[in-house]
Amino acid sequence: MVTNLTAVLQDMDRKHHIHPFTDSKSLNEKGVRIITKAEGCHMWTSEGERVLDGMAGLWCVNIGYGRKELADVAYQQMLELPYYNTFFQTSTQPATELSAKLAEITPEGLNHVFYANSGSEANDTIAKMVRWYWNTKGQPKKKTIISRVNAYHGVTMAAASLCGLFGMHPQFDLPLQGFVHADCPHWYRFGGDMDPEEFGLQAARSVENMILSLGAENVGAFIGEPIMGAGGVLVPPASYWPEVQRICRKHDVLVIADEVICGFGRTGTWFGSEQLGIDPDFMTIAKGLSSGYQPISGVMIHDRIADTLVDIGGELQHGFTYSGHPVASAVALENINILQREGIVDKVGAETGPYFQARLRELVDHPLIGEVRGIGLMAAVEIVEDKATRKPFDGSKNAGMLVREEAWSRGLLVRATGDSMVMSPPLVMTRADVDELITALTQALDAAEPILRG
Ligand code: PXG
Repeated sequence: MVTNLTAVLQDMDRKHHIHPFTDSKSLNEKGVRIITKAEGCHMWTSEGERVLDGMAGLWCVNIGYGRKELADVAYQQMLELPYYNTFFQTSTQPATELSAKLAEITPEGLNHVFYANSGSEANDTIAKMVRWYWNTKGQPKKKTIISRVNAYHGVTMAAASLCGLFGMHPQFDLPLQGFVHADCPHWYRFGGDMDPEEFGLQAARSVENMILSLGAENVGAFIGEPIMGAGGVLVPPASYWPEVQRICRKHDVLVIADEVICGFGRTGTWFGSEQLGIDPDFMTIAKGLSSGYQPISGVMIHDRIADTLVDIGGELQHGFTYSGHPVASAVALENINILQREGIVDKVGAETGPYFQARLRELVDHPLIGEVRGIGLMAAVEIVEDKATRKPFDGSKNAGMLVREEAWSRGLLVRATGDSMVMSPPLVMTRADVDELITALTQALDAAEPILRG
């Protein structure tokens, strides 16, 4: 039953609201779901449904919903100084303190931060900084950035060009010139009969082949998510990243780690780079930086780059009105303090992450599941028609969407990327929450199976 409030809001939304990554016409026929409140790992709709948020919003609410400390910090900062910029020889206490905190918690050498408001803006900033760096170095041809098939880096012109989800390009005549895509290191889909580690090396070599065919003198940087998120939680073989890192150093190609999803504890360490063997020159941070309580992102810059840019780069002709916004910075700082104080990252690494991954791996025996993959509290289970051949269901069956809806009707929100069910719950998830998720997901798969095979 749709209540009056829901119907009124749905009608308003239909008339006035254009949604991201949404077919407005079909949404308008169905009507939006209105989320009204959330606490911990659960949220409620305007129809009173209680749903376990298996996605932490959009991979971002790391400390969970309803943390009063963040509301208090935002309120106090708004009273004291709701806004000031960081442009003209000014800063604010929260922006400066957050910068020092970020230098402390990010990997060795990443000691400088530039602030933006979203992951897309941060990646756009890096695309410009790569150009700035090589121009400063007197190598103006060294500009092409290599990304990867299935990568997600955002939606602004440069960030969307970096994306290797190619459906995002035709509407906007993208990618821009100077953005290319190497192979995706997902063994299950692309590795065939190969040994996974050998496949990892082969995928890394596709980066080197691209550098060689373009000419290293024309390649400025390589960008990658430590573990691809929106592309379907694609975990590369252990051999992949160290080899990519070696290849990039050999050819003097900068390494950009996009930690927008992997950062701030998602993988069970503070940053994915630490676990996967990445030594980035630039690191993109957003989402878990503030647990989504405020929009804020940043570009972490390694000393070896910052030295050049700061000493000889001259005035940076780039910046956002809200770069280092004091309220967002204060909230991010308190968010990091909570992650530290409560040992949340360690708990994901040692306890809830391994438990979640172990319980999910029980689904390997489910007749619909071809692969279970993930690290820490990010994971995916991939639905296939035939486990032996890894053959997917015909696209017209919309297997992923079907399971997503079956899960929702059992009080669980998970995302479908194609036919992979993707999960990224709040990091404060308990074992009981994990069990609730597994039960609902298993029931959803059981309910979907006869429909898919019918
Ligand atoms: N890099 C990565 C790795 C991301 O996952 C961005 C950059 C861009 O961040 P902003 O803040 O500009 O959105 C992201 C964002 C999905 C989905 O459907 C994923 C993201 C955003 C929207 C939807 O999985 N990731």
